[in-house]
Amino acid sequence: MVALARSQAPQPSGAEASAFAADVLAGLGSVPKHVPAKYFYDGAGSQLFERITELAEYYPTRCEMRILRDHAAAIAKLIPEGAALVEFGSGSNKKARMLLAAAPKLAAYVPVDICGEMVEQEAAELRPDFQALKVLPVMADICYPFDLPAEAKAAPVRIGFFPGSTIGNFEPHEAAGFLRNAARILGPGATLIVGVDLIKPVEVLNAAYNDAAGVTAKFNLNLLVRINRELRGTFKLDTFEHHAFYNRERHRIEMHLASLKRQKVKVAGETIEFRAGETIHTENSYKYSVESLGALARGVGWLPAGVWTDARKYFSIQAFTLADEAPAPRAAE
Ligand code: AVJ
Repeated sequence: MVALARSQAPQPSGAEASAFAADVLAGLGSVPKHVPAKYFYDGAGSQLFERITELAEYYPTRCEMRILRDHAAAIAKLIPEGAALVEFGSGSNKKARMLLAAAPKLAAYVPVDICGEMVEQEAAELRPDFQALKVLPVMADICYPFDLPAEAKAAPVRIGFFPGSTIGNFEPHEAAGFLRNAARILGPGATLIVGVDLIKPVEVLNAAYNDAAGVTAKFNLNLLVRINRELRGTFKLDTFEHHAFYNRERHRIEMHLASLKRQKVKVAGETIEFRAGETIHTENSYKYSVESLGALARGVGWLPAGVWTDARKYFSIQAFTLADEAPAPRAAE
């Protein structure tokens, strides 16, 4: 990928840009207003997320790394010789490195991410450290079916890796859809290793999404910066405020951007009206129990194959295998 200077960067071309425009206009035109969380991750958003992972209040990344460090050998036992490891939504390669180091007989590593620049860069950083491994990055939106590289398809078996509790960004029915899609992409005999944030005391959850340094607020507001830049938006950043809270009934953190006043904003030539206090719902971060994710997975053909947690049981790594050689069942039609 070619790095563009800032002044040249504003308009991603073609399908990517129009999907963003269509999703934002549809979301801001509905009640309640919302924008899909995957659009947080432009260059600045990915950097802000990296800073979030280093915050004292934000426990998930540290917990997951700790589980991977403490149980890498046990987890790697699920990865047979010659397998291809497919990482869904790979952001940073820190977690994959731990698995790759513990599974030296892997044939290929396929990081898949919506941000092509990111995934190419991560691949370039990995190659010198894992010279026997074929690193085959794919730029794709993991919410939709995508094609694996031929070498990954040719491997005797494929192991999916979906760390970071990204699965928590999906609605439960979308999470089931993702798991079904992963089964189809990975094929017979596959294993899926998923990092999932667990239900825990509400104070711990609320603090993790309302950090004292305001990095999460900046991450949330960066969505408006991106809309302004890429979709000719006229959002005034000081008229919107970061709101994040745990919704106990639905086991999820909700993030919103609240308009501090009644106002009109233009996006891609369309006028959007806000009431004072009206919010744009920007993210859900669902929290699961081992049982609730297991039930969701079982419903689409994945059987439990292992669970690892940290000492406080804040976070889990859960493994599943496909029930049999038949394709995963489709939703009832
Ligand atoms: C990357 C989706 C796991 O939900 O905790 C962090 C994103 N949002 N702080 C999460 C996020 C606000 C994060 N995930």
